[in-house]
Amino acid sequence: MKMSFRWFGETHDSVKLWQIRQIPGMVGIITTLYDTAPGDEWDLDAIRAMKKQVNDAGLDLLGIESVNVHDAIKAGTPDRDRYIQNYVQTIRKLGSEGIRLVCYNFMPVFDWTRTELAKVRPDGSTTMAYDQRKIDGIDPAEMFRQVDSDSNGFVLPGWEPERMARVKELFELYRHVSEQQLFDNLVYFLNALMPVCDEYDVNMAIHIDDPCWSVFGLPRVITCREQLLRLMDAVPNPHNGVTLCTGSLSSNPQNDIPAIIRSLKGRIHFAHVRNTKHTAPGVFEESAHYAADGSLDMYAIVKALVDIGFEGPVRPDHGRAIWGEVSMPGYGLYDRALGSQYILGLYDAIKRQ
Ligand code: DNO
Repeated sequence: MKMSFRWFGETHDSVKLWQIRQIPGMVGIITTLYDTAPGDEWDLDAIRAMKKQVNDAGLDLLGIESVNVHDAIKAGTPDRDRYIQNYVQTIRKLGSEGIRLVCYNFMPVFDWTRTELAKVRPDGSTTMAYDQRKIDGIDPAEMFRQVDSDSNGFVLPGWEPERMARVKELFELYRHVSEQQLFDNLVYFLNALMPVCDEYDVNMAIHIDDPCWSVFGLPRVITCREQLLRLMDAVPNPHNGVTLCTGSLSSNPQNDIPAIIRSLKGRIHFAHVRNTKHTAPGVFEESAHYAADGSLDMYAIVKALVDIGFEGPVRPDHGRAIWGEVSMPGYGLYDRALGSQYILGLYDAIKRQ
């Protein structure tokens, strides 16, 4: 596995590339062009500049997280083909620059959802948390106001103000989109991308819905093993693959993550490895990566990735805020650096066995 770190770019991130470079075993960066909007065709010079910046810091640009998918594509509106063509052109440019991994999600309106961004833990660290009971009693606009006011002045990916300003309109767009239609729209989108992915050997890696059930009544389809395998079968090209996010999958404790990993042999192109601690059904917080701090069997997860021969990029995911660091919630340097060392420790030990 290739250890990597998500980075939000010079102007959006509190963490610097030189700091990431000093984390032992860190070889790659996962980033995106943060000033593009979903649906835009990316600019080749901007892609080259982004790659050069990462390479100049002694790191490889291992993948894009995310090339966001326009809502017209997700909702399947008549103008979707225009946005799909832009996406095809973006993949072509990324592929021509040797960037072979694209992470994306197919969640309507919202990306990941949390009800608290700075829950204080007994050790004084803070972390992001989710409580379904709070979601049930709040409207989405209020949810956005809370996220916005708790985000330390950073813009959280998926919660951009321009997007949230259109929240009512977006809900309207999905009013008649069933889960079956959302799934069919995803298949339509992937079928249109596969030729360019084949040509440039670019892997599409869909991110698990987080949490992996419907929120605010919106359809969600990337939730469990059955749905993942259904998607793999619907578009049986190996370039149609998965971002195996353990934290997102773990939102539903029914998801047997090591078993899901084993069932996706050859189709996992990217792994987000993190731990969560569950206190009641639908109530969890993001613990340290260390297994005993949360509810996940981190050894079994890394072992399953090794057993299926996964060699792609892996990254630590949402970290706690520790040692006084102020960063984008979930994306500070310290706790994710610790997480990467724990994952590498498990990996090394498993490989030697
Ligand atoms: C959360 C991330 C997600 C992820 C997107 C992929 O921190 O894991 O925002 O990047 O869902 O498109």
